[in-house]
Amino acid sequence: MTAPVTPPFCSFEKLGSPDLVDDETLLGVIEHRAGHTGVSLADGRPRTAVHTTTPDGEPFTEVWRAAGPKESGSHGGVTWARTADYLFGVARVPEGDRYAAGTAALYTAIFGLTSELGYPRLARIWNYVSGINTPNADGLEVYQDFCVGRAEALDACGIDPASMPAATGIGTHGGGIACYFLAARAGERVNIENPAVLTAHRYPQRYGPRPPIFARATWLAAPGSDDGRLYVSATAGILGHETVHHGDVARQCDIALRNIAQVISAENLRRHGLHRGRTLADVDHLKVYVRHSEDIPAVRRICAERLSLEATAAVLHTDIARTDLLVEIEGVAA
Ligand code: 3EB
Repeated sequence: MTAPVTPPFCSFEKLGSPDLVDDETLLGVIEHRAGHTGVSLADGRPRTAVHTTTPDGEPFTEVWRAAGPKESGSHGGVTWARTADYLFGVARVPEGDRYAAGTAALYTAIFGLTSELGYPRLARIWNYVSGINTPNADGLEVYQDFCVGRAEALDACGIDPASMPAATGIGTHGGGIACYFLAARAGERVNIENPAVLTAHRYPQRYGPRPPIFARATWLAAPGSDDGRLYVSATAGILGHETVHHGDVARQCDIALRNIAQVISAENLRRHGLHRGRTLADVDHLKVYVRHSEDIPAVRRICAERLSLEATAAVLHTDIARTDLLVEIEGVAA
């Protein structure tokens, strides 16, 4: 028996960090900066840039790693790298006036790839959607258009909505849709819901013709091991299915943090058959999405009060899936 291999872990590094070259553990690289790029496979590692910062914001590189020899390739528009245990993929839907068909094709490619390569346990998905709150060519909001495509791919591939992992569905300044994901070959994968928030795929129709489909968090552990990661979805000021505290970024931020705390709490994890609860102090590598740049100082202050002093938290300036949401927060707990 070989020792279990820790699930993919993340760090935020300086843009264009030269020590990324020759890094054996590297799985993939997402640059957060002004401007976007296509997907490349440089040195066998998928890479893309998403435009998520203000011109005066701090750009950074989100780096995903896992131990073990790597292979890489491209399949149906998905560029990927893998170890024996974990798969990381990056893809894009080009900018257009409709997104459902492109999104359905992209998710169909992801399901095909994970099944063909043998990494059936999707563990985390990020979707950066440009013009997320603008109408498409048919007058449907782009986020809702994206949700239609995702739901259609699940229908077509026979995927159970409850099997979809933690996710982010957020704005970006141009470039169509950038999507990246983590999946595992084996080990324990548990999707976690929040009793205070309705399961996304049960949202009523008033939020769009097809619902969003993701879990509030996903626990992933190496086979036969307690060594795992808790990937926390982008989390907002939503209770039940309703946005709360309209126009009040501080109180929405407070509810988002409470929602995260509740999802990862001992009581909630126990409900999902897991032990060892976490608190906000255990959440690291946070991405804090803020709709209005003038709200950034207030959001920073609230997060600093509630998170670990050691935690790395990047603040990004993006639109958010619902027009009444002002802030959204995601992270990873070990
Ligand atoms: C929400 O809770 C806020 O469509 O994949 C958060 C995380 C949100 C993921 C997605 C959307 C998504 O409904 C928006």
